[in-house]
Amino acid sequence: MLSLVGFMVPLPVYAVDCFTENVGKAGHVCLEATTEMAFVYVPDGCFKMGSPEKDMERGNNEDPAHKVCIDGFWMGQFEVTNTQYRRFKPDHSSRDFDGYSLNRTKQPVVYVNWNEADAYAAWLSEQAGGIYRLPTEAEWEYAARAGSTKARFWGSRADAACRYANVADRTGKKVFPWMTSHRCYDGVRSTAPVGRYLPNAFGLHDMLGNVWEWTADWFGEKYYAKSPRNNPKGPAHGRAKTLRGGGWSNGPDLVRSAFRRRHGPKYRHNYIGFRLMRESGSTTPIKQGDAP
Ligand SMILES: [Ca+2]
Repeated sequence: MLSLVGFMVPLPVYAVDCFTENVGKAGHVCLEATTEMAFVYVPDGCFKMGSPEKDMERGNNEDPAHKVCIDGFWMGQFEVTNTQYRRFKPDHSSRDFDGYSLNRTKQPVVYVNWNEADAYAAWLSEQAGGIYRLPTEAEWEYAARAGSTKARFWGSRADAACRYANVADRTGKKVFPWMTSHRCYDGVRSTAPVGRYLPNAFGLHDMLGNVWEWTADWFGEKYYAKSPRNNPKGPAHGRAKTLRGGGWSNGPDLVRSAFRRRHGPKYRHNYIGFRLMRESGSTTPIKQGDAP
């Protein structure tokens, strides 16, 4: 008979950490250790995705407004910063724009294409355990609206943006006259350090403005007409990826919760960054030898 005395069977050990302990607690914030990235728990819920017909600003690809339900998940509280991205690619530069730096530590990383954003998520999942990825387009809009049914999470008025978002504003228009400006001052001409402005009702910062954020989904012009109700993942195939949120150089038309932009997965620009989400049920395995 085989004795088990002195024979250690290695069992998977999972950390009872912030992420696993606090699933379901809306608004709870946990820090990921490798990058010190903060994630906020976004609870289960349903919402109207897209723009209603009465919204005069809506674009053709924002309808039909349709009910979507999302499982709870951890959403990045801020856009990924230059410092956080450089843990992955130390020599990455976000450059400058017309003499204004985009490359400081707390500014959001820009000049990352979709493939690189996706690779960053895979790298972090490997480093940290758990599943980190780009949010789907539906997860993004659910998180951005945070219960709001208006065009922007703070309401309908575009010109109220400057307390909540870094947009094309009168500060920027003074030096960049080509801007279609909001009629307010947000104090920043290029990208702002993440978290400078007021959050939405979920506690998420910069969901509108600052930089456009890559989502996981292929862009589907007519996808809303056939989208499944629960956790839609976008078309199975496509040529371009969907971006959301508007950026520092955009006027009111584009800085709305429902606005959809697209670019090919190799496209990069000074207005494009991203944020990550962490899947709610994913666990953090402890390396052998670590204390539980
Ligand atoms: Ca601005």
